[in-house]
Amino acid sequence: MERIVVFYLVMILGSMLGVLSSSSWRDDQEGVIISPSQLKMFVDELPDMPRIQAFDVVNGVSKPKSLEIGMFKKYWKFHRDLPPTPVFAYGTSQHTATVPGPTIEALYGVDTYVTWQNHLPSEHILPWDPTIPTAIPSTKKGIPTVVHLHGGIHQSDSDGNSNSWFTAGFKERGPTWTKATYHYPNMQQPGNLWYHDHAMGLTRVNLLAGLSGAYIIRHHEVEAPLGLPNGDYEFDRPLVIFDRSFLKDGSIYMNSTGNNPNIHPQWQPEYFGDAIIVNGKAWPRMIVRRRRYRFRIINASNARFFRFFFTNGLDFIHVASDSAYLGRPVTTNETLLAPSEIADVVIDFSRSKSDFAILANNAPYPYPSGDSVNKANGRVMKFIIRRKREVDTWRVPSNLIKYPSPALSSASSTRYIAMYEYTSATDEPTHLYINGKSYDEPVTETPKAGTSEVWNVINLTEDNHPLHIHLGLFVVMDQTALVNVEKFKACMTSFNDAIKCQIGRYARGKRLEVPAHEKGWKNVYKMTPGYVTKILVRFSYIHSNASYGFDATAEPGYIYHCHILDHEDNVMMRPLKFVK
Ligand SMILES: *[C@@H]1O[C@H](CO)[C@@H](O)[C@H](O)[C@H]1NC(C)=O
Ligand SMILES: *[C@@H]1O[C@H](CO)[C@@H](O)[C@H](O)[C@H]1NC(C)=O
Ligand SMILES: *[C@@H]1O[C@H](CO)[C@@H](O)[C@H](O)[C@H]1NC(C)=O
Ligand SMILES: *[C@@H]1O[C@H](CO)[C@@H](O)[C@H](O)[C@H]1NC(C)=O
Ligand SMILES: CC(=O)N[C@H]1CO[C@H](CO)[C@@H](O)[C@@H]1O
Ligand SMILES: [Cu+2]
Repeated sequence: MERIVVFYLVMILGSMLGVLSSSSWRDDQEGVIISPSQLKMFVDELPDMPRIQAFDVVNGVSKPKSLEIGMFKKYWKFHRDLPPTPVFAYGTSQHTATVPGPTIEALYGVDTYVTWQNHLPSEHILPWDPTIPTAIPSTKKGIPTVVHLHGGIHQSDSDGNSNSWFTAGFKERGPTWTKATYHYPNMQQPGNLWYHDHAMGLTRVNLLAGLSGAYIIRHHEVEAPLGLPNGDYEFDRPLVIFDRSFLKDGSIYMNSTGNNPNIHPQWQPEYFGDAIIVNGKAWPRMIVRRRRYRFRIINASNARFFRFFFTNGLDFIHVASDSAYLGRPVTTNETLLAPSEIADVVIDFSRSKSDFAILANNAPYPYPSGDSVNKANGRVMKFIIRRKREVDTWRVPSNLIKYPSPALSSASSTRYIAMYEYTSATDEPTHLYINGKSYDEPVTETPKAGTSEVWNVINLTEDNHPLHIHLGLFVVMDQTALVNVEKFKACMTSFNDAIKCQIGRYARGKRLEVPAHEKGWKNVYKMTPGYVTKILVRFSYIHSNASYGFDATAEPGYIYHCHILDHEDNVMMRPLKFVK
């Protein structure tokens, strides 16, 4: 009964949309959104994306390598019962391109060069919105793209600045485009990175279309002694997780009507899909042996938070977060992951009392005050566990890798970073800014390479915003609730100046403890609404404390932003420029 009503509603909405829309991307679509209940769960095997070795080995010695990776339009099967879906995929050829893209395997200290090639057609497969600050080619043809290696420590001309976009064949290039081949020195601590599109105003749609993939930096000398599952592709696997909705014809569904259509015809503050996709398959399954596995879980959704847990009570043993190892492993029964956060966990299937384990999710969306999960988006994937016990060659040591954090007192400056959301007369969000400034306003964050800074991030909105800082890594010190929030907000709305508004008088409410598995070095963190989150940002290598081996002050500079992609695009993003 319930299902019929939902289906009927979807039909009505779908046909309304069909009538309302005039745009070419949906003329040929039925406008009928697939109900997740029409897709049987756990029928597709979990893929392991193709691995690309980002170094050469000559006479036993590892050498730098140059790669060419393209972006292609192709069709991708997200589920056994879903027609092939038009996607944009990364790969070394159209035939081998995948969603998510191949896993790039890099080695510590060995340079990787990647020429990212745009082979995309002239029209997008998803609706986008020209009224937000957007990369638009002068000919109106071609799809602007630019690749950011998230968590990477490299010069800013290889950072995928949003204005360094380019269309197919580099025919058109954004204002800060300088070169086609990006250089990743891989001189940083070993860990998990991911690459994804970052074009101005198009990040949310280009990622939705499929442009993201995992990148791992390995350092055998320091990792092998740990004894963790490492480098053996059977037991050490990335899980790239995102949510999508589909139309009956298989195409990705994204609402083409904005929440304030008179202001922004298409933009919506948060994209949520009802199907949970792991490594390119909706609710897949994986047959595992009764022993330890390591999963590097990357949350690549636009706006959905995941709070993972196992229905049979299996634990997560966290060994790293974002892009760095933790000092010690931390065992939890659930794991909250914001968009773009990474959990690097060992799961010991020998401890399972049952023959299967369902990885589930119970995070409300939007997080934390939105809707509860339903049967569909509350399930992620299924592990089918073989009965036979095995001798396990992997272990989890009691000490991992400790990267010392600098003393708070060594910070060379203190900044206040306020997050604002603006709404229309109908109380619908129209855009979001950091410090009340759009991206184009002159740079205000100008650190020196080699220093540390304290950033107090003030969330003046209803949502939890995952803040991501390019180049720097940070440690979350504490989160303190604001008291008399409305008074403080009123002051900030008028003056946009935390010191003038006497933040010290308001930031003295409840303190939230930072969970143990998030006490390590991070490059994204969840900024709790109504709280001031204090982070200590380090602008140098954390494993050696050495300064960068490149000129961090070079153009076009870096950025920092909210990693809810729909926010980042409109425009919760600011420049970050290093000075001498
Ligand atoms: C698309 O967004 C518009 C504006 O927020 C909304 O009225 C409509 O219900 C949405 N369509 C669907 C199918 O969710
Ligand atoms: C994934 O990241 C998005 C965007 O930062 C966030 O909204 C979402 O909650 C995250 N999901 C999980 C499962 O962590
Ligand atoms: C995890 O443990 C906490 C604290 O014991 C408990 O409140 C929570 O419900 C548990 N979560 C799950 C998914 O079992
Ligand atoms: C790292 O270097 C900075 C400046 O060179 C110094 O102030 C700091 O004490 C060093 N930190 C560690 C943990 O060695
Ligand atoms: C959910 C929540 O607590 N939101 C708060 C975020 O911060 C602003 C201003 O500080 C408050 O007005 C919200 O209530
Ligand atoms: Cu945000």
